[in-house]
Amino acid sequence: MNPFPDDFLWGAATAAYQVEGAYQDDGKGLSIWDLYSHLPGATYQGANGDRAVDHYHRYREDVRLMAELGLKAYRFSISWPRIFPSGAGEANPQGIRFYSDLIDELLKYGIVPVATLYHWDLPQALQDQGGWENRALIEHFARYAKTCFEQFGDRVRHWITFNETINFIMLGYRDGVHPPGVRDEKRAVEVSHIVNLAHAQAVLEYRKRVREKKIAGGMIGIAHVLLTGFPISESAEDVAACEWYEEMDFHWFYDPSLQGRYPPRLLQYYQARFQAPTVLDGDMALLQSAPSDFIGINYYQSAFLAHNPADGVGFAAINVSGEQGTQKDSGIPGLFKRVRNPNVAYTPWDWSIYPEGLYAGMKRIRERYGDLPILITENGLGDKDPISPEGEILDAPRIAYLREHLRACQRAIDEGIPLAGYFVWSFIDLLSWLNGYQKQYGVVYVDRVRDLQRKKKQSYFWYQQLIQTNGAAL
Ligand code: BGP
Repeated sequence: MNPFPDDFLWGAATAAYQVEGAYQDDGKGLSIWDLYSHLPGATYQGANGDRAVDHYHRYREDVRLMAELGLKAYRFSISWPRIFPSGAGEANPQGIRFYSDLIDELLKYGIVPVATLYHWDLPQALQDQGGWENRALIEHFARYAKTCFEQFGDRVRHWITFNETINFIMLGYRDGVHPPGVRDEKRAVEVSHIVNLAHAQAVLEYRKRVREKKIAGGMIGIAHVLLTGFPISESAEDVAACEWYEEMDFHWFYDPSLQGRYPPRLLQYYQARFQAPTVLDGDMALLQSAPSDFIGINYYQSAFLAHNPADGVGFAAINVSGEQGTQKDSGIPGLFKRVRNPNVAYTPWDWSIYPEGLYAGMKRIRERYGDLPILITENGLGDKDPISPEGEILDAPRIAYLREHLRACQRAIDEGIPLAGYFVWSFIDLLSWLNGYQKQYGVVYVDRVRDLQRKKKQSYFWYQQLIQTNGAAL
């Protein structure tokens, strides 16, 4: 039996900074990534998104390839500094026009546009005012969101406020490897609360406009990382370590946007350790007033957890920008550490390949948050794809990866999990934030030697066939 519903959203995803390029064109302001990626040693061989894959100028060709692929939906992100070059002030009509044209082009082929408001490219002008540590950002974000709803909400019915709050917050403020390069866990905890408030405020702005019939109704939610945790052994210590991990990396980020609260044990832990986050009167009421319409999940891998003694390894051991993976043990001393599972395969970047974790993660999400629709907003394999002498891009490992993960989806749907769509990361080869262009994810290849020519990979044809049969060919 083929359980994929008839209206299943077979999709693919990208994000503005990773594909657009044109970083100074048509009035765009600079983002924190435009500056950070130019700092010596910040990214693999200094790779940046100045030109990326030039999607800004080639979006028509790219959308044609999406249409031929048979995509039902395309997830992209809007670059905030294209819309508000200095974060505030007047909106930039040329930035608005680009996204408006992109949306029209998608609709021309019947492809559902799924828009993410924040995929990490904060206007540098707002970073200069304190970035996400400044509560004024809540209002700035709400204004930007409102502008997008008013400009595009007649045509976009699927909205994602933030992409992966855990990553830009923890990598940016705790581990110091994303902008703004801060290493201070207390500040990371403070930022997480402010970002949650910004998310809630944007949701309210959306609902208000729908209520006032200024825009057509749709769905608004958030895309979180799902990095399902499993204890490496059945020992009580490893099981307890896994519970702490789930609290810190999963519940801390999901609960506020889905339940309007923080997990009590971890809140207590942060309050005792840092007297953070600073929760003001009205904050929790705001979080509670803005439930999401769906849960977006980005799943790549699972984590295997072990007990970590109080003088054990810390999170700073993470190394994400190597030629290939060099992920060492990392963790929170006294609580947990992530370890390698010898029984599981890993990608060249040391990411575990574990489709079971996608299935188990969706089940845990349903247990905790109920029957909200789920969209898998990202799933894919980062690899170095060989090229045959005839010029064919050989990405059979990607096909195997996608197939196994889609089988996990099939199983979940079979068991009644309301999975409404699946987005391959990524539609096209693009910039991997810290790993440059050598870590490929696309079902479409980009020839970086021959002027960014596009070429279909084996996985493109495989996915095309799968969509055509609504998943029956899996
Ligand atoms: C997610 C991001 C994406 C994408 C992906 C792959 O965390 O939302 O933007 O980059 O991970 O990660 P990486 O490029 O580091 O391999």
